[in-house]
Amino acid sequence: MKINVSDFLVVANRLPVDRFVGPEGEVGWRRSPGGLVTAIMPLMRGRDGAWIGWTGSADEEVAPFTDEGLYLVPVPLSAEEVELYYEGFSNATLWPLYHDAVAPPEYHRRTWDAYVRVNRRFAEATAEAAAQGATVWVQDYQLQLVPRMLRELRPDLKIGFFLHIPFPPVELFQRLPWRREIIEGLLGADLVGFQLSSGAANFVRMARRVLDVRAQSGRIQYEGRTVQARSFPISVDVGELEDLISRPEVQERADMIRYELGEPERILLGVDRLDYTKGITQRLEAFGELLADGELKPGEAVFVQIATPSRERVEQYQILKDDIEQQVGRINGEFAQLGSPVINYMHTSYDRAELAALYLAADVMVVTPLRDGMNLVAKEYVACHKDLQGALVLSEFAGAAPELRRAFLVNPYDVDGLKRTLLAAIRGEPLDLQRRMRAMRRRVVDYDVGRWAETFLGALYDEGGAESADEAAETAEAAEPLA
Ligand code: GDG
Repeated sequence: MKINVSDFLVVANRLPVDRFVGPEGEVGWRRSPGGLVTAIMPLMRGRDGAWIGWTGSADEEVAPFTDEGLYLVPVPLSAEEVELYYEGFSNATLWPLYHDAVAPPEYHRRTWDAYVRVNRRFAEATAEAAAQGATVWVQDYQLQLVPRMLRELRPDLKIGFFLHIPFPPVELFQRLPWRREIIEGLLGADLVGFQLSSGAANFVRMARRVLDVRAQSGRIQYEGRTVQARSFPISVDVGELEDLISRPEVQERADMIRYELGEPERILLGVDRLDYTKGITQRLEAFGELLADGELKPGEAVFVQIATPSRERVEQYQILKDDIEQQVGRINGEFAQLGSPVINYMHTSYDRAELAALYLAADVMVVTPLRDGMNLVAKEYVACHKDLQGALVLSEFAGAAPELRRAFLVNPYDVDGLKRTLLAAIRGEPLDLQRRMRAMRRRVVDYDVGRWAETFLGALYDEGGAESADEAAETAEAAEPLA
């Protein structure tokens, strides 16, 4: 098959499109909404851009195709590879291990072998599609071996890698039987980007430990090359969200949501993929206790929890789904009145306009992950509150916390602290809330996803560079004592 060659390539587990079947049974592709696509699209325009990734369906071969000016190169996965590489090594080993082992990671040689095999396939597809001297940007934990494999095949390429999830401390990472291979895989890149400087520091420490490399100020000397390890906190598409919230139908929908919920004094909102890292049970427990203590009266506050279906074939996710359903049932059983649940739980996904209307309607956004690379939901909520209304309750363990220090920061493991913080946000003084929102908006509006992508690619080209805004924010943060 003849493949076009491109000089700017993004490599990610998934292609940025979903398949749909039209009324006549014809098959087409629809751009899947996501910050990454929006951030990268402007950079692809004017270049021969290509995106390498899996279509999302097992056991199918789809020839490369062009969609809205973007050249898409599908990488096929068999049903067994989906089970071993994706559900297995990526989501039952790496995902929990990198998130502080909040669920026990599994270590299986069979899933590792599939991970290696699939990473090689991605590297080969990329090597074939890349023009001489092209720039390749590899995304996330599913593809950590690609940089090295690709460099071996194509030493002429400029290779960047960005990890969307945390890079764990040495004490956790060193449990991984294949720790050396992962570090060597990442060191195949010219630039390895992390959400936070702590992730970059953990990576450098681990590289020193397993490979005995020399490193200074995030610059690692490896096999005669310099590999940079730096932080680039990802952000959201502020323009898209501001456009959505300015639409009359979205504003009307926000009013309608309040009405449908029975005009409570306060609407609390959670929006997450259904994932054990997101701290959903912790926040619902705190909310339930506030009702049980009589600190909140039913009708005073209503909780809306959207949990988007995710990784439904991985056992931990099935267990979590059952736990949350039981918890919601128990709390509603105790405190709901006919037709007025205290928790509205939706296990489904919504379009962006409905999501924006929910953000607008919510008085308190509750984001309580036990560990999170960044958490875009927190930034999206802030981006939608041009009106300076609303309060954000945010876990200290979200990557967004160092940038959004004027949120109501909380340790989600501390139930009493969580209860106090929820109450403080619910009862916040309007002036104080506005001041907080203004400060948070300044950061989010200023450093949106477009700037994130530009900053990363800038660093990929002109090695070195100044301390990033995130590094500066974190240094300031480190100087502040914990409450
Ligand atoms: C990983 C890292 C890091 C949610 N429900 C719906 C919906 N969403 C959208 C949100 C947001 C995105 O999904 C979720 O992003 P998060 O950052 O909150 O979380 P992860 O999915 O775990 O993402 C994370 C991120 O990568 C980026 O680097 O921040 O730490 O874990 O944009 O709005 N979108 C629509 N309907 C829904 O029902 N359309």
